[in-house]
Amino acid sequence: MNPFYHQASFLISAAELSQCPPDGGIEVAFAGRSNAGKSSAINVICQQKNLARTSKTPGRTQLLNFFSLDEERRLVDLPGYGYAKVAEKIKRHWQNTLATYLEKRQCLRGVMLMVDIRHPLKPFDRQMLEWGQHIGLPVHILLTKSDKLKRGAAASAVLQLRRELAPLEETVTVQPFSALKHQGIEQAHSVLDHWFGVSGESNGE
Ligand SMILES: Nc1nc2c(ncn2[C@@H]2O[C@H](COP(=O)(O)OP(=O)(O)O)[C@@H](O)[C@H]2O)c(=O)[nH]1
Ligand SMILES: [Mg+2]
Repeated sequence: MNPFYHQASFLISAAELSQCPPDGGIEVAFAGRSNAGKSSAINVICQQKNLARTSKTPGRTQLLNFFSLDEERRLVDLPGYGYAKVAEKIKRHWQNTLATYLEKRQCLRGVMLMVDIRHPLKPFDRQMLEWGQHIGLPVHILLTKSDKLKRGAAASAVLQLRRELAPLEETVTVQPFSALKHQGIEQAHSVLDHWFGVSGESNGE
């Protein structure tokens, strides 16, 4: 139990970048393809069942959802990308919004990138990594749904991805994660603690 993340509360949804909260303090954004397990990860990281809505019909609400941890620190649930059934025009609009957010947001300290452990990096995931590399923004990959693989297969998926991303090791880190089995939460907290500049000891871990 980590009271710092448990105190997360919904702040605002932004349909346009102009609706984002003022660009101050520290933000960490959660990104990933639709259905990668982003909302589930946010919920278990914050130990709240319905903080970020999990959905079996992804891609309907294309909003940036902001959650505040305290006066200065926020988590942001970015719109999932790659959802096939969204019209091309809307998709393009959201890719632009996402790119602009990542490029312009001064308070953005890091990106948590959700990638299904069973599927290798898709083009948009790679784009996110290259982006992080380009602007010197750290990206921490949660290889989600690790419960879907046997232990050995999950471990080798992690190693394989770390090997593949070795050239980016200064900005990219990788860990296995299961929202279902509550696996990898402490490790994710410690990455967030580091980005947010809070000490794990003072918040219960
Ligand atoms: N087995 C398993 N299923 C998961 C896990 N995390 C998410 N899911 C399922 O994957 C689907 C998409 O999850 P969601 O969090 O809504 O993904 P999002 O679209 O990236 O926000 C849902 O049916 C979840 O129940 C996990 O750790 N293990
Ligand atoms: Mg979601």
